[in-house]
Amino acid sequence: MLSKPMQKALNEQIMHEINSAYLYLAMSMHSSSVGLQGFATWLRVQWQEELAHAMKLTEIVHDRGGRVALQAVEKPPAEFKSPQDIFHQVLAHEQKITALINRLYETALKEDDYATQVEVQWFIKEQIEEEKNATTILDQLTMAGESGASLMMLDRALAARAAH
Ligand code: OFO
Repeated sequence: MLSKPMQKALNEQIMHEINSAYLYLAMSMHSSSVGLQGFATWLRVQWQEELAHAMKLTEIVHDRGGRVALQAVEKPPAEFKSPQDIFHQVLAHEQKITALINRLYETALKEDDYATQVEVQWFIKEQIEEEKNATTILDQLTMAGESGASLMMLDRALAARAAH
């Protein structure tokens, strides 16, 4: 059985994952509208991944006899300055999520909730990947510049990201 503080923390993290999904969907829509279909695809897959993270957390709550309480999500921005701006925001956002996941783990430690500790370890590992992906694309964007052939090549490469 989940303790009340653990259930509250998991419910908050579900909201953060859905917020992440919504932010990446907004970025995908923007990329699509400026003709960067590869960026749009990559970010759409990211949207789906974040929804899967949220669902994984709902399963943890349900499996432990808890109650999921969905919360309001934030309105994401509709406009972004450039692909560089988007990926600076993706990296900053993932760093924020890493801090939140670490806090979730701290709650599981405080509550002596060993089962949740094991579950949250998956998210801790996932955040390494999330930050690495954003950093790699940001580095590639710095090399490619704001526009031109290199940016188009990167856009084509990102289009190859497939949904899981
Ligand atoms: Fe982008 O990561 Fe979820 O947790």
